[in-house]
Amino acid sequence: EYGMEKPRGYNVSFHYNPHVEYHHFGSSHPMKPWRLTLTKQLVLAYGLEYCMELYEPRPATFDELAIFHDREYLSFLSNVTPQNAKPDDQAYLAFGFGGDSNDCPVFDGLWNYVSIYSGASMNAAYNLLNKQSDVAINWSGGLHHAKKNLASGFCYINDIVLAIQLLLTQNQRVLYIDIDVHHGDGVEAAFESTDRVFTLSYHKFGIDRNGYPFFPGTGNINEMGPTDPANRGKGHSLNIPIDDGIDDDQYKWLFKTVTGAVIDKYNPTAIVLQSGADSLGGDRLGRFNLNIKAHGFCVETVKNYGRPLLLIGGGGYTPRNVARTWCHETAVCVGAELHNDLPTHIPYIQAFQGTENGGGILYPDLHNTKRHENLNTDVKVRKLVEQAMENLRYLEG
Ligand code: ZL4
Ligand code: CA
Ligand code: ZN
Repeated sequence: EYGMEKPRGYNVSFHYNPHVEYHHFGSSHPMKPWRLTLTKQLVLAYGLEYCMELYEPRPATFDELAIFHDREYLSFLSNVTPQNAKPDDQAYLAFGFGGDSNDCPVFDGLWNYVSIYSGASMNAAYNLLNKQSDVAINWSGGLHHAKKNLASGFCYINDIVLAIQLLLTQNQRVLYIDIDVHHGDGVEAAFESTDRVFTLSYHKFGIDRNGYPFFPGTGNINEMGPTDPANRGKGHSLNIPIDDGIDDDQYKWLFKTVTGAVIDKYNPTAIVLQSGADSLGGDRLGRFNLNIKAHGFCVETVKNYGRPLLLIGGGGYTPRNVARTWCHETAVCVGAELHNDLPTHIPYIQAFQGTENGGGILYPDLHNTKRHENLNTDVKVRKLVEQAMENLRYLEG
């Protein structure tokens, strides 16, 4: 931890409001805001706070959220409580709550929770706009499924869309990259009619044994946004559907090749990277076999293009590995290498100890911890890249 210095003229900022931690989706719900407590503890234990600027952003206001979301939806969201919720109410179902799915529960402090993570993404975007930061990080954001009038897949407010809207005030072209194991459908839909945002999502895609598609079921390789030639957004989405069990080398090559081609062709003036940690091996909901350093390779690759970068969280359902990954990626941003042995003075150190929890180290081997057989052959991965390159030809001429 010693001898690390902030490189002159290169600024990383960390946008975090600790009040986000105290919210609970329900005891067995996979989304655990508590993973952010673990992440923060690791970041502090490694001394990374001395290598970046820390911000404690205020919650976003109703009017700020209305830049993207419908006011009727926001009114509902700001007023609904577990006590007054009527689960068979028309509005309740229409806005994405309840139903057969408990994906988006109404819990205590819901409005507070959504305004906190959204405020942090907006604060991070402002830092990039006024050039206070080269990289701005918000691990509490990245809720990519929310639509303007619909809660979906654990997401109520789309902080990514709000942040991109801010970036668009001073950037002609913003590139959105999404390495969460789920398709970034909400962000893609929000900008489907503009050529000023290009969305690129890598995700698990396919039907499982029981006939259910992997959530949200969209994002096949042929989905490239609108098909109408008069629509400016045509060709400005690229989806990379991946099968179970992809390994480090395949993912790194796929990510580097495709992302590199998109950046070269689209030439964005700012980049937003959603770094959902459910693409790791051993994730409770994910299907991939990635190790922490392969996930971090994506952050490093994007950072090295030197464009203003907003780095945000997203999914991640094995909290100890979410914390490890986002701590590692914070270090990647400030250019620090971290010891594999975890500092011993971390609160909640037990969460990282014992064979099943990763043996007290930062980089446990996560390959095949959930025994997802790799269904991606090298030939299939190469074909996928060829198809992606073919799709990118829409960007020319
Ligand atoms: C749960 O145990 O695939 C929710 C959700 C709540 C608590 C107890 C209720 C039991 C797994 C998931 C009923 C659970 C019903 N509880 C879940 C089609 C589905 C309908 C809902 O990372 N059932 C829906 C959403 C995905 C579906 C993934 C990823 C977000 C992100 C960004 C969102 N929804 C089938 C599932 C549980 C639960 C256990 C669950 N939900 C797993 N996958 C889904 O991209 C943050
Ligand atoms: Ca994704
Ligand atoms: Zn996800």
